[in-house]
This record gives sequence, structure tokens and C-alpha cells, in this order.
Amino acid sequence: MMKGIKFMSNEALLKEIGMLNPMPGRVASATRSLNPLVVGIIVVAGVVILAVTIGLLVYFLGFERKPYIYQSDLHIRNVEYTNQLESPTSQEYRSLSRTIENLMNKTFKASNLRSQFIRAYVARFRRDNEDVIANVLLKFQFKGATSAASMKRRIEQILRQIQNNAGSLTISLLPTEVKPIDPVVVQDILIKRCGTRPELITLSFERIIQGTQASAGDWPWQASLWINNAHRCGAILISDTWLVTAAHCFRISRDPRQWSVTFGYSLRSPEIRANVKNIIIHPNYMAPTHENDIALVELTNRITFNKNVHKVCLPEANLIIPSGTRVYVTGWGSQISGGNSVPILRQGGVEIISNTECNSPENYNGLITSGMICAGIPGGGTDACSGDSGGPLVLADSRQIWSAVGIVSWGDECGLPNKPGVYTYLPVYRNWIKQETGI
Ligand code: 4AZ
Repeated sequence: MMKGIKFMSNEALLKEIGMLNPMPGRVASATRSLNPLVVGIIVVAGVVILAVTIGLLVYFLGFERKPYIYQSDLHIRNVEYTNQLESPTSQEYRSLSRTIENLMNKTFKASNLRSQFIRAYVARFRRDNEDVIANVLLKFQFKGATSAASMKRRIEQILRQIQNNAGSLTISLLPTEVKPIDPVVVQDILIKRCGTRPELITLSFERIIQGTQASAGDWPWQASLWINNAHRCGAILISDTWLVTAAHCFRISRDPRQWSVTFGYSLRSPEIRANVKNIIIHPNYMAPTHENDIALVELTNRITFNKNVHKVCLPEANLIIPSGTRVYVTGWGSQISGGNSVPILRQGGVEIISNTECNSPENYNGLITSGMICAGIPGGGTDACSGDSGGPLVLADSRQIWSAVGIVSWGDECGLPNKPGVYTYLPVYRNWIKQETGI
């Protein structure tokens, strides 16, 4: 016989711990609901509710990190204003904005705001007599409870230090103080600019492009040209009404009414659909040699840019890209020679190959002319393929502003060693595009 352990009925046990409903008619139900499983569920639910409550308290009491963007005007006294500073893709704009951004990044990362500072970005330049005014955006992440006024003071203090320590620049802070600006307003400004991708629109860190399948908004200038209810070619958005693509896409038909355009990374559920008003094929396009494989497409209506659909920059006519430079090609083209197109946009990193190398006997043996550029991976692999034609080859500058430098044009199959993709070299056609579109 067991000693020391008192056996009780369920009822007696419940009575002893004071949980039994004294109303006899309800005894059965109380007994049923208190089986160990139910007690367990009640305890777990209690713990979950407690955790959620604590989480919400922590969130609303200011432990959450919210983005704040401030803007400030800097007067650059030792740089003369030129018209080049109106174009974000000019050498002068790039180099001055990079210098200012580096200075800001360095100073804020060494300041008492270093753990809150994310990045600086020169939004634009304007003229002040002969000098330059730079409008700079500064992004921070503060804990929710931070007072806006005290942040502003701390930022102003750091900017005043920059005045005395600006390296090659002579900077003075304008009396127009540091002002907060809504991140949504910044996003709306940046999606109207050419060549901005998600990390710039949100003033976040530079992202490493990995994998092969793109996400929404990754390549916002990529468009798809449709004919007969099917994707036929890629195209590149350069304004709210114009696209650049390959001339060879129109061998099937040059009639604008047969073509339509979609935007957004998914072919099956596009963000925007548009109709075509006009197709301009380069007058010197030669099908047999692929020379001047470029065409312009004008839409019937202006499209409204959104965070997933906006234009890329065009390169200057004199751009020379060193061989080995990393560039990216995107498209819905097939993954094997002669295969079908894919429903979700894909991306691939490739390297520029000099025309001399690309014309060597083991490569294309003299077929590459000055209006073309080759890009691929040394041993083969990543490459454009059928269905990618007309789409972009893009290059980022040091500020992560992207320009289309090539149009997918031709190649000997896809991904073969020594047979890189061949692209129409856009800088050569910069003036023709300007002449035809005004862009
Ligand atoms: C094509 O058929 C095609 N590997 C496009 C690009 C390349 C090959 C073929 C480059 O449209």
C-alpha cells in the first residue's frame, strides 16, 4: 500500500483548492473545463497576452527606432557654379556631391550622433551669385521619445564644426537652419529622379545585389514589350513617355497599335499597362550585322511614376567604361538558349569586356563595332538570352545612381565561355536620343 499520498476524487480535490463551483448543476462543466490541457492553454495565452502588452508598452514608450530626415543648405564658397551642376549624371555634379557626402558621413560618424546617423545625400545644387548652395539630406534613426528640437540643435552644432574643418571645401552654414523633412516627401522627390533604386529612395545602406530573382522596385525602369498577348522584349524607361529598346524587336511588326508595354517586376500582375503611340527605329539599323540595334518607343499617355516604376539615367555621350567594371543585366528572358520567358524579373551581374578583347578570334572575331559593348563572365554563365533583348544593362555611379549603358542586342547562344552578351552601347546614341525625344 502506498503511504503519504492521499487519494482524492476530482471533486474533493477541487473543493480543497477552492475552485469548485458550489452550484450542483454546474459541477460537471467546471470539472470538464479544468482538465490539464485547458489549464495549459490558459497559462500559455496569459503569457502571450502579457508579452504582447509589454512589447506594445516598450514600442510606444520610445524604444522603437524611427527614421528622421533633416535638410540643410550649405554654402560652398570656393566652388564656382556651372550648368553641369544641374545634371546629376555630369562628372562635376558627381564629384562635388561625393566630396560633400563623404565629408558629412565622416563628420557625423565621428560625432555624438554616430549611433543614430545613417547617411548623407546631396539632393541638389543651386546658384548663389557665382557660388554653389548644396541642399543636403541627413538621415537618422532616433528612439521614439527623442525631442525634435533637441535633435535639431545637436545636428546644427555638428554642422557648425564642419564649417571649420571642411578639407578642400570652404563651407558656411546658411542662416536657414536645419529643418526636418517627411521621409515620404523625400521618397516622392527621389522617385522622380533618374536612376534611383530602393536603397536610395529610402536613404538606406547600399545593398548587395544577390541571387537572380528580382524583388518589386529593384529595377524600376525595366519594362516589357508585348505583342499578340505575349512578352516579346525588354525595354528601358527613360522618361514618363519614352522607352529605349532594341530595333530587332520590331522585325515582327512596326505597327504601334499591335504593341503594348507593362511595368513592374511581375509579368502576370503588372503595376502599370500602357499603349504605344510611336516607334522610331534607328535609320541605320542593319539586321545582318546588328549595327545600330536601337529603337525608341513613345507611349500614348504619360505614366505616373511610383516607387516601383520610374526612369533610369542616360549616360553622357563620352562615357568610357573600363573593362572589368561590374554592370547588371535584367529581363524576363529564357534561362536556356531557345527556352521560354519567365514570369518574374531576373537579374545578373556581369563584367564589361573591352571591344579589343571581344573582337579576338576566340570571341567574336571582329564582329563588334563601336556602337556595341560586350559584357559577360570570364568562364561563361550569367548572360542575357532570348526574351531579354531590348532590356537594360545598367551601371551604378559611386552615389548609387544608375545609368543604362547598354541594350540587350545579340550573342552566340547564352552563357557560353568566350561568347559574352553583346549590347548596343548607349553613349554612342546619346545625341540621337536627344534629337528624337528631347531627353
Ligand atoms: C536573343 O536571341 C538573344 N547571350 C539575346 C541575347 C543574347 C543571345 C540571344 C546574348 O534575343
